[in-house]
Amino acid sequence: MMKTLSITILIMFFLLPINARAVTTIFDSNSTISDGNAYDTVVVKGDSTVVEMTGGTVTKLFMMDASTFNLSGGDITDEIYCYDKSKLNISANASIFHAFVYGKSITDFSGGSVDYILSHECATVNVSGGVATSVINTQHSSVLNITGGSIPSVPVDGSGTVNISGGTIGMLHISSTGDASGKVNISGYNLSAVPYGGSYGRGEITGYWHDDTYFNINLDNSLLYSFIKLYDGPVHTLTMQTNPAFINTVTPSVGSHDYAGCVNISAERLANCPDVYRFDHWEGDVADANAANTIVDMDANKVVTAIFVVDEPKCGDECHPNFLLADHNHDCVVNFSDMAMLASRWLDCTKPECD
Ligand SMILES: [Ca+2]
Repeated sequence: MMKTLSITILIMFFLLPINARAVTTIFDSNSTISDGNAYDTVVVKGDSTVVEMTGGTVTKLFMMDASTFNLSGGDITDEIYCYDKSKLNISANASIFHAFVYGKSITDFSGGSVDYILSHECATVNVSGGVATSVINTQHSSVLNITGGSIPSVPVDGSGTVNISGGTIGMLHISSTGDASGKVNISGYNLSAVPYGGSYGRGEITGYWHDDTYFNINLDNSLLYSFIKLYDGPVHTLTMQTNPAFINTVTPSVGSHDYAGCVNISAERLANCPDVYRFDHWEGDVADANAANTIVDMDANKVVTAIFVVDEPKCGDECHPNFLLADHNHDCVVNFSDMAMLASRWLDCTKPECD
């Protein structure tokens, strides 16, 4: 009886279609997939696991933890799922079909081809090259940074953010109007967003990227115009400094940053006990030299210095807290005044028994 059952199961196994016998391979340490390798489902896990794929084929790929998958050749023929803080790098001659990216995963697409990428949650997708044949979709709080490559359609949905400063983009549209609060930031020069009107909300954005490439992006959906912000103008360098130099409570941080258009800058107090440094003024070309929060117009390279001074020490500041136990009048010292307060309220009572 048992022998008959075994033979029956064996026959059934071989009668199953090929794709119903998928085998899962788990990589939890550094590995390579190259020409001649063929895997069904691959799972990559572990915070320090790096898998290099230079050739061969994988049907499905699952990325977990903070693992890294460097895809520079070969084909992933079905779907990729990126979770957690995983990192997927697609470059060179690699070809993938569909990628679904979730969590805080990062996908860098710099070469090769992909049909579509759908990003959710807080995932980041960076596109600097390669060809997408369908869409790269940004949903929820995910971020899409496009500096190159070719994408026929970029839908932005929910509270997703799309930053574009290069590349060839066919169509930009709001894919869902229900909770649309997405942002589209476009940085270039001679920019214009022109609605054509009509019920479909068609229009276009034209201009030049900072490498002087002309571009034209078609727009679809009249809601889109309120989500687009154009950063128009050449890129210049803003150098942030502080005096004293050890303070770095400025935004943007101390150092050099490239910007087009206007930039918000700010300076915060710093407690370095026993001293507290407060913002005094800005030196450099800023809109309001005496305001801790102000604007720099980046029409040229600028150097801006935040000047801080030591604030007069006083009871209650960051270095002199006034919540000592028994310091009833909060004057930073426990003495007879506190005892007098205690005596004057002697036997005051708020207990229920005292009602
Ligand atoms: Ca006191």
